[in-house]
Amino acid sequence: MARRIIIDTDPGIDDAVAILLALAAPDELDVLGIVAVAGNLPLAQTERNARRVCELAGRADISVYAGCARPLRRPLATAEHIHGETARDRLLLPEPIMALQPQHGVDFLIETFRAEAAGTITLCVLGPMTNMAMALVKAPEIAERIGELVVMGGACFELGNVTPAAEFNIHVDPEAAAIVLDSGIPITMIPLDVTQQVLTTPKRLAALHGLGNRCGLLAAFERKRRANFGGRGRALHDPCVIGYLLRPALFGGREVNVAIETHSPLTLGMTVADWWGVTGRKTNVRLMNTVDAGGFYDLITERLARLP
Ligand SMILES: [Ca+2]
Repeated sequence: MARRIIIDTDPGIDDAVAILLALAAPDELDVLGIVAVAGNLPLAQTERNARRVCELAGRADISVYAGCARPLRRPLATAEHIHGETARDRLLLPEPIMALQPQHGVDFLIETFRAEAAGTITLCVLGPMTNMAMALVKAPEIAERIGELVVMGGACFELGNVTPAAEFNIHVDPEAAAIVLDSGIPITMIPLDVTQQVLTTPKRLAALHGLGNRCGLLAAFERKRRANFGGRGRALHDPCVIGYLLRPALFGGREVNVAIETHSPLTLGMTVADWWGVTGRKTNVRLMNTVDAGGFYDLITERLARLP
């Protein structure tokens, strides 16, 4: 039976490829809905991009909801310098025809976790954790009904990508991340330590491009256009979350405590991981630190071949 998931996302380039990967695996992943959040771009663009990506994959039947339009306590800081040239601009994805769902995304999360059997739904968080934190504020009892949260976020041994200390998703809404990490929900975290190992190479891009379909082209094209930090190739961040669900054996890590810095102007949004267990703090996260990058690219290439 397919694993039932909800995708919480701010597309965004990486997000688009992650959504495609999920929609390319209907035998393994049943996408109950997609909830957009403000992050890489303002909410009006992330929810629209989510619908565009569903239509690109031929899945206009997926329900897309708009969630929170800004972080809990802070003004929104987007990454439009990276994601502003969206897939639509570059690959001329048309305005979406499928409608946005009228229900607020946070209420969709609450309603779904209340209605479905406890422990049966996985939430994939590919952006700031604002929606899940809001859901926990409105309905704390859903924490024990959530099967697992698989999160792209944080940086532990690797340094941050938005400040020297912090990764973008956590830095945008550190208070939300702190609420979610303190919730007791089983959390798997895929930080930059992992995603910065999943780097593009000319051969990997050629394989995606060579699929000859629109979804493969989108994945290859968006990967190619920016060199990564240090010119090593470009990381695939958010697709690692879906890759983990499809092939958990590609990833390795350990159970640790992760706490979020929410005060220091110097290190705001830092994911403080107690890798060696020196604090006595209770473990709350399965923190990934290794990945089989070649296996991951084989997986994504094979799956995206199934899409239009
Ligand atoms: Ca994202």
